[in-house]
Amino acid sequence: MKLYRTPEGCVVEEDNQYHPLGAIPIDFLLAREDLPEYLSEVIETIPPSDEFQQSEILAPIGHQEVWAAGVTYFRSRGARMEEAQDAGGGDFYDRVYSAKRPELFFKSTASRTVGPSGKVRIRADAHWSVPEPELTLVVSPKGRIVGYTIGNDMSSRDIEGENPLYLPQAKVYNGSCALGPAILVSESPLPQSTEITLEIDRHGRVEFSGSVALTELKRDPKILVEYLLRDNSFPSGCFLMTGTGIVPPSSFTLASGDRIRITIEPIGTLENEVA
Ligand code: DO4
Ligand code: MG
Repeated sequence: MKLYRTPEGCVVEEDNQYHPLGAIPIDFLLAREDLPEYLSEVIETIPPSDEFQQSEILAPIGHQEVWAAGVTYFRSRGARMEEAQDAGGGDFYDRVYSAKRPELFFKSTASRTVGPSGKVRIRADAHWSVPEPELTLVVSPKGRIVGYTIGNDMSSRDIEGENPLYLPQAKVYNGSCALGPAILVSESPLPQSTEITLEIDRHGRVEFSGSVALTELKRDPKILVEYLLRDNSFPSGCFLMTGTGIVPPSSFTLASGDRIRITIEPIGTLENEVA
């Protein structure tokens, strides 16, 4: 079952049938502990249509905060150490990769987050920018994983590499986050064989592509959530990005007009142009 947000309201897709939820706001849905069960019951009462009739797909977010985990894949550990060479080699990235406590950081608010039809941004004062394609957990107020979506943790590698204390500036700025196209509403963990793929098109040609399987994710999503909710409350639920395992080569930086395509079956494809 997938949950979309559109200007006309939320829509649930199940078995290629679309059930418009009318006036039920996304904040009401994401604040529920029983989201999968609730939606299954509600759609029984709403006549379906076999066409998606809405005008646009928006990011599936209301007032939730977006958080992110870092250095959860070996590839990310290496990339961080490489970019921090001038700042002393970044052995703290190696340490956090193997530490018990994960790296968790505040990533975005809804106003800085775009959906499938929005444009992501590179910072005007950055010269080395990349997308980070990440499986993103949808977490209830009490810490239940009630769904999954696709996230793009847009990052300024030069700012992050210059000094670890600049991480918030490298990560949090206007248009620095994309979510969507839908929330796969499910409590069951995604199979370990699930692939995340990234394609970046420039002038109609694929400039970079890569993929990674969830087997490479070092941390258990449930443990990431457990740390996030330690002494931290999320009355409307929250999103938690689980880190990137795909890093383009160091010679690569995003440019305006690039198209970023991130696919995680069975969630779908999140595509955004760079403003
Ligand atoms: O440690 C900095 C952030 C790393 C990150 O965003 C990632 O590994 O995905
Ligand atoms: Mg990231």
